Amino acid sequence: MKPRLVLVLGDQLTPGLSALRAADRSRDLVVMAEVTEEAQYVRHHAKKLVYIFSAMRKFALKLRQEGWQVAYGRLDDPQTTRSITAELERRYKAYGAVGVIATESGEWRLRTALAESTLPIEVLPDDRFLISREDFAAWAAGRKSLRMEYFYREMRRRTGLLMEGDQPAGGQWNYDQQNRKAARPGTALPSPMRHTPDEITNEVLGMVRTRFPRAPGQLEPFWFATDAAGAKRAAAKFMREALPGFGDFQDAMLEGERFLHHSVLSMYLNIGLLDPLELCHAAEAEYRSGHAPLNAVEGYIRQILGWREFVRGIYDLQGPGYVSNNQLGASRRLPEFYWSGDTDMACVAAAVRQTLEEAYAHHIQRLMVTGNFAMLAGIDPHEVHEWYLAVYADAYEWVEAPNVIGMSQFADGGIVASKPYAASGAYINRMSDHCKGCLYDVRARESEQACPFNALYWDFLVRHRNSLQGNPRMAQMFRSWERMAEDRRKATLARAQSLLRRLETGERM
Ligand code: FAD
Ligand code: DLZ
Ligand code: SF4
Repeated sequence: MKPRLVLVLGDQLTPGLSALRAADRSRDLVVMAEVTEEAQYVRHHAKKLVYIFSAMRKFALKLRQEGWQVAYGRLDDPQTTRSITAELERRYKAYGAVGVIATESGEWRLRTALAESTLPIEVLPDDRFLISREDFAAWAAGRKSLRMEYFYREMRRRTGLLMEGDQPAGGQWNYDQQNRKAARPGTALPSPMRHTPDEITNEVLGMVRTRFPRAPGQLEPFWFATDAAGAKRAAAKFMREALPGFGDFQDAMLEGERFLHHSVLSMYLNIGLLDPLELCHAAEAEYRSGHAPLNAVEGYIRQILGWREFVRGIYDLQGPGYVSNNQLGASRRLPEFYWSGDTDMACVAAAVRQTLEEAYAHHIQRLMVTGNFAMLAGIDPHEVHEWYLAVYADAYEWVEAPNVIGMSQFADGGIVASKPYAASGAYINRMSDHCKGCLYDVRARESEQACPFNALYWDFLVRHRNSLQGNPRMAQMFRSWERMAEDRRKATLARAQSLLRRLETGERM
């Protein structure tokens, strides 16, 4: 019998993938390919490239060991073509195939490309998520606004996670009030598991070094797991060592501390090396056994069961046009220091430098430092989106875009967030120790040495007064502005204008 092709993409490295379940290993042929189009649709971080290619190669080996035939296109093989669809066409002809089975791609970009292919492709749902696209749409239907908190409660009920009968464990759905402690310098902190590159990863490191010399970010030290066994060991270490403090320090930042109590597992989850429900069950077991407190476990489960599923649902619901949203009409170019970390703003320098070194920053750095600065400074959200999509090892549009366009830049006009996550330096000072060593003065607003976040924060509110003033959650801030003395208001806006000019001319700031 002639074979069908089974497409497995670089973020579909899961043995139970719907396309593999639907195929017959004695007849069908798995197609995997390292292609320049996927490697270059944004300027991916060098570590991200190594991570994906190495994990793809190991997954192909595993499939072969399990009896699958795999046609694997390596990037350094001259016969490998430019794109996923071209690779499918090449293999289709070469093997005289009679059909293609694919699991739906995470991104609209590739969904469209596959839909436009002339090959007969059967697309199956990606059921590695905890709610189907249809069920999310049904939940969303008829609601005036979509709020993660209500979605999350529904998901707790559906999965039974942290439930006592029909009530939430401990009596509350959400323990975020307890999760806003600042971390103190000098406290002993856990660290994510570091994996030594093996022969396959070393070979990929060499290939990426040669073929992508201009990829942003540092290639080495490369320490990510690149197979499911390694990712599982990293998850077990997180549950043992970091989960108990996850809640307390969820919003904290510390100079020189890149991971705090975060799991650093999103990159493994997003390519299918880890399973979201298994992680939630493992975290719940830590609570039930008394090893981790409820505020930590609830906070962790909420990120996966709530936020991760919610943003995926929004991305699917909103369609391919979502990434072009620019409700606040922001148009400045992304400052060069996002690619170098070369700025006197200590918090931004720390977040960008660690991003370039690790292809990782934790949530509060992404949201309240780099994201907050870009929104306050009126940077074009599409440029911001492309930066986030490029520099993080866990970045795929389905999860990145709702977080960037929606949550962080408020460019979708409030689909994801109920108000902009805009904050002055005071917030960063409360949650971190960055300001102590910063050239800027976090308490000042108008002077040359004043923290740029302060004047830009007020300027942002004033610029968008018409669209934001009616938001009840913003009313207090507008009242504070009105109460401020006229000369201070003028000086604040003048300082903001001078900062924005510096951004435009590329002067150091
Ligand atoms: P933890 O802090 O340990 O959280 C646990 C898990 O919850 C994560 O592993 C992740 O799978 C999930 N999670 C937490 N917050 C979110 C969220 N807001 N949306 C979806 N899942 C979440 N996450 C990505 O996976 N890819 C991205 O490209 C991405 N881009 C982001 C851009 C911005 C501007 C912001 C504000 C957030 C972004 N996030 C993204 C969400 C979040 O910052 C990362 O999931 C998290 O920092 C990953 O690190 P961790 O595994 O240590 O997470
Ligand atoms: C991110 C990525 C990269 C860098 N390279 C490849 C690749 O060469 N081949 C492949 O199949 N997948 C790659 N990926 C992951 C895809 O970009 C991802 O599957 C789509 O963006 C859909 O989420
Ligand atoms: Fe960041 Fe302002 Fe603090 Fe400097 S003073 S670290 S720029 S918040």
